[in-house]
Amino acid sequence: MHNKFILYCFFLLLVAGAFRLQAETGRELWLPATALSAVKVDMPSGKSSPTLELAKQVLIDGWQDRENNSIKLKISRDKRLSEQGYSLSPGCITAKTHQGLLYGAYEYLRRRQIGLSLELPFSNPSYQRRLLNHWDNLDGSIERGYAGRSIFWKGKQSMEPTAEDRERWRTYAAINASIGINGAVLNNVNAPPEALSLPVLKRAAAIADELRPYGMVSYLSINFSTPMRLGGLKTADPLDPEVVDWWRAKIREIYSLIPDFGGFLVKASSEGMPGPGDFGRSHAQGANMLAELLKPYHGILMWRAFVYKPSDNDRAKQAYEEFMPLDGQFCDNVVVQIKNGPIDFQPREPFSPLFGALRKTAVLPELQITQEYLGQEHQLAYLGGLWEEFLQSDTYQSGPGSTVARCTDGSLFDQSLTAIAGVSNIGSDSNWCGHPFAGANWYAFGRLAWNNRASAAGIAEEWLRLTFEPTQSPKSNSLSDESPALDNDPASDRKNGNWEKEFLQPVLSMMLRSREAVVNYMMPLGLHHLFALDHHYGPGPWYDSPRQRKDWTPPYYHQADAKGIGFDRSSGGSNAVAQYREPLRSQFDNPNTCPENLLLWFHHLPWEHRLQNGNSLWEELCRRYDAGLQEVRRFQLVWDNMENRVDSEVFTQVQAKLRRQARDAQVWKDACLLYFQSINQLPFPEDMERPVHDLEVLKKTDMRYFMNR
Ligand code: GCW
Repeated sequence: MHNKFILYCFFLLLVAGAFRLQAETGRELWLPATALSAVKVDMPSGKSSPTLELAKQVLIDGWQDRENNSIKLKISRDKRLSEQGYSLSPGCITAKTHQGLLYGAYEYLRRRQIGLSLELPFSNPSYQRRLLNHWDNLDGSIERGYAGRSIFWKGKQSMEPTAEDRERWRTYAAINASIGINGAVLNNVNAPPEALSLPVLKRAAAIADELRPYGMVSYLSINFSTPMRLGGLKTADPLDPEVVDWWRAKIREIYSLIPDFGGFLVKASSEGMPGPGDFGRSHAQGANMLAELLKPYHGILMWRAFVYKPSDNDRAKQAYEEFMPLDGQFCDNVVVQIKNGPIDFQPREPFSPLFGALRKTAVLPELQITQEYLGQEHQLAYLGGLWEEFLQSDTYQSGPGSTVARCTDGSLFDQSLTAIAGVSNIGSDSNWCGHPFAGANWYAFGRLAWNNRASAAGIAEEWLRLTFEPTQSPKSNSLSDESPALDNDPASDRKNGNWEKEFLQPVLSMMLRSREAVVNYMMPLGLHHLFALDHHYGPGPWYDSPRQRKDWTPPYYHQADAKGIGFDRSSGGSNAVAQYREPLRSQFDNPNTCPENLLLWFHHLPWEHRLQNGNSLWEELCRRYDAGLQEVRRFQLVWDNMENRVDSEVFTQVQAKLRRQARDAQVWKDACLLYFQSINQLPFPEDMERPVHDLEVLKKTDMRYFMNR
């Protein structure tokens, strides 16, 4: 008992330490500003917990209200509250659980800070599990990571957690808790067998210990052939009793180290990763074997649907073809994890036709927060709009209004397990995400996971206010008393609305237009995957090689020839449209009714094809590429005006990044238009600004180095 008490006090000290350090390191992102006044927190009766203590501490550390100096935390059994939901009223936060109170505490401070009403009846999360997927390798590198090294792994030699590691994990957990994220898959889906070795499990247990008080559950990605490669068995056949025994023992070992372990994420039979297919078994057989073993511990099994084979079959159709026949065959603790689009996190894709079609299987949308295909750490692309567009897409699977959001959160289909995942964009960089605006994408993911009907614009505005709005208390990202003398006085600025007019409105509008700008200068009108091989940053529409898998080359996707351009997925082509339900199927099938922003996704059309505005397809393509570039130049002008309104380091960083974005948008426009022109020989519109690059030079250039010059 005595020992426990000492441990508990030690824990509280650590927590307090974490909060103090945040303010000093400037890694606090949108976390509440430092308290302006003291508050008395009236605690609920009953047993306390580290989570409840945290809720209290959050309120004390961030209290801004000088007029009111007390707040009540209340536990209630109200049926309108879900396990993790909360309700707010001035001076009171009510929830069913301590975790709900923690989320409520953050929401209370957030609303107070941005001036929203403190009256909020019943905020319940859309999904039970709101997860980050970290593509972090055990050696500390991050697949598609653009913000430094892994915060979890540092290689074999550094498995013992340091005090600094632990402190960072706590800050990480606090940031996630502040937006309701309640779980993390700690390692890359391209997992080696060693991901389940004892040293790794021990470190995972240490991470889980730090995350737990913040309501975050830890999960691991696994390699399907681990019983062979780590366990020394002759097979990893999921129906082999020895294999099952091996997994049973391994899972027991994991739970002895991490009692609330969340479960596994599996990338199987995909891009070279082993899977049940290697042993003649189906995805369902592979997934169910593991799920049964996790079940006694309440663990879940997330099985990815990101599968495609090197074949002549349209890549966009393959996941649907493989998974639809298995609908209804998965155990109830399996959830099939599906990327938002049928191909791969492109700047724009239609939603994957599996959403709404799989009705007897729990499904989990996978979004990509890290900007693998949207400019990485170099470009400003706010993804809230992309995800809103996806979540609000109508699948028509259960009549009109069957949005992806409703098909996945249990409101339309009976899904006992609901979840959503985002591939994380964070790393060891001092601002966590590389680009100062990339934090908005982490924030937006959390907010949409909590409320999948929230508006992307509203979320962006919140983020801007929390990150940049002048407050009376210091915060490193925003204006503070310690900032060098500024032209405008923050307090009066706020009163007369200048900040809103001169900062919020233009910067918000820039954020909201940023994703479409990327679509336009990279791949407008439904074009996709025109990237140079592998690094996924620069353009390579010409790249082809007899040695390369066809579906890893841009010409496979754009199909440009002298007559036209686009991938024919209509009923006359690959017939991918048939995977969508009516009336979508017919709408997509007909080039005159297909949404123009997906035109070349579904159709191969002549260059002369007329668009709704009267332009030919070629002219419209030229105009869009150019419009994307011009838009980035406007972003530069917008930002140039913000010098006196943000921290000077953030100002300079964003300014430099926008300069590079404009330069790279020019490369994209020139590369694509010059290349397509070399195929169709058509002139550019008279009044369009001419490309400045030389196609032959671009073709010979390694884009990775060229764009990093
Ligand atoms: O988007 C592609 C990426 C791979 C990634 C894969 C996947 C983790 O280029 O780096 O691997 O998808 O999602 O499995």
